[in-house]
Amino acid sequence: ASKANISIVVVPLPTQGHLNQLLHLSILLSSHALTVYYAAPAIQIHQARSRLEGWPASSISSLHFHELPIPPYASPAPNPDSSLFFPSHLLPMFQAFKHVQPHLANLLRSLSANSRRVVVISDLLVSFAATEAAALPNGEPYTFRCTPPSSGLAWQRQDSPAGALIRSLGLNTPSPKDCMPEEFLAHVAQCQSRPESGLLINTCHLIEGDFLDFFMQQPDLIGKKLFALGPLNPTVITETTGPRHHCLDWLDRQPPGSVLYVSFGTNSSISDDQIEQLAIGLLNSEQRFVWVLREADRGDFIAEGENRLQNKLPAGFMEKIEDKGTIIGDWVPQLEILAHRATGAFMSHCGWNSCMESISMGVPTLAWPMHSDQPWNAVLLCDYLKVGVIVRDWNRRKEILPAAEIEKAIKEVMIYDKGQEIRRRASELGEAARRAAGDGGSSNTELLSFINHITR
Ligand code: BUP
Repeated sequence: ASKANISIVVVPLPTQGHLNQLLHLSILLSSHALTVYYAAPAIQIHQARSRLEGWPASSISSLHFHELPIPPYASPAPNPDSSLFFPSHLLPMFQAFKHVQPHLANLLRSLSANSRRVVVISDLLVSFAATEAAALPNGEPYTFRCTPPSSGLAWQRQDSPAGALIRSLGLNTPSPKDCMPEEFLAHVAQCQSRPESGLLINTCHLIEGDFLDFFMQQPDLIGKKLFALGPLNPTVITETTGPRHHCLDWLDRQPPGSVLYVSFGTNSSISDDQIEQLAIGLLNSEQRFVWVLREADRGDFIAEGENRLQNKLPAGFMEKIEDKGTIIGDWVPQLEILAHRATGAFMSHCGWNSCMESISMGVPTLAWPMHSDQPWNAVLLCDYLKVGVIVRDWNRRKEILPAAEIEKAIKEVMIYDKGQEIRRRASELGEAARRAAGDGGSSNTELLSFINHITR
């Protein structure tokens, strides 16, 4: 098969949780000498470029960025007091992002004229990209799913075959109506009926073995190709030459496996009262920690150095923790933190990137899901893979979780006997996930098979 004259266009949804996985896939394809265009709004291109630091020039020489001009849209502040922590900027962003369709169509048409084939890999929620790809004489649309396929099964009715499978595994499924606003569910449902030649997913058989075959037997997927490529994040962490984040220097001074990393991702906020209880829980657990305490992104920017939330900490908190913990108000190098030998566990909102990153670094999760696929991801990690414990049960999402329960969950993973077993399993799964992504591993083999398929 010839790689010449094949153009690949990658279109992520412009929100943090959806950017990194597709950027990593773009780098992998480019390192196999394929020409890749990563098409996104300017701010996300800026962020993507900054994340290329440290990659050898040879891996990214055929990776190009193409700007899609998204009109400004309302970014209401997230409401941390709501019982559903769904990011408020997402729905306005979907509306605004639709306006880039003609610009994307122009790019695709110009590539189509000079390519043997135009392969468009777009986020499930960017269905217009698939429509445009299917309209080309030589276009081929692929759907990239940013969430685990099992979450799609978990959202089906309890009395469906998928519901029966999940029950047979002894797992509880959160109701989708409790996880997402109806408008969002309607958008997801609409996107399912997009044209697609195949599906790419950031997971692997090791992680979702029981679900993948079943998933592909869904009536709308029969006959389509599935490529399980995850983990789609670097699995060998080499430090970059640029300035080093101070939290890594702090981690260097801590004993192995002794630090709890706490971060609820880029979209979620927690209420002032909950911040206080979490702070007390951390303090009373007497464990070391790195806590990313920042405002949620409002879609188009990453707030740097915003410390409003840190004013919500109990009086004297910083003095009491002394050098046992560090609180950070801006962007941290999450993957490097998870890969650091001092990191022992991750208290996480269970965004799918965070799940795949902690799995691949062998770090157990303390799950505190907020919305969308996260409640299911928490079940997958804790009850199915058994590499974590649930801190905040989804059924109690409307309550403020008291400090004593947070302290108990932290100790369960960081010190007690049960924690040893979870840490052992997480470490084993991490090794296996890194092997899957490495030469000869299942995900690497599926990547090569995808490349063979699109260059046929
Ligand atoms: Br915060 C933060 N540094 O400081 P998820 C996040 N990340 O590298 P989200 C950093 O952003 P959804 C930080 O490693 C991961 O790749 C992190 O993605 C990185 O959560 C990504 O975990 C966050 O999927 O998305 O963004 O809240 O709401 O879609 O679950």
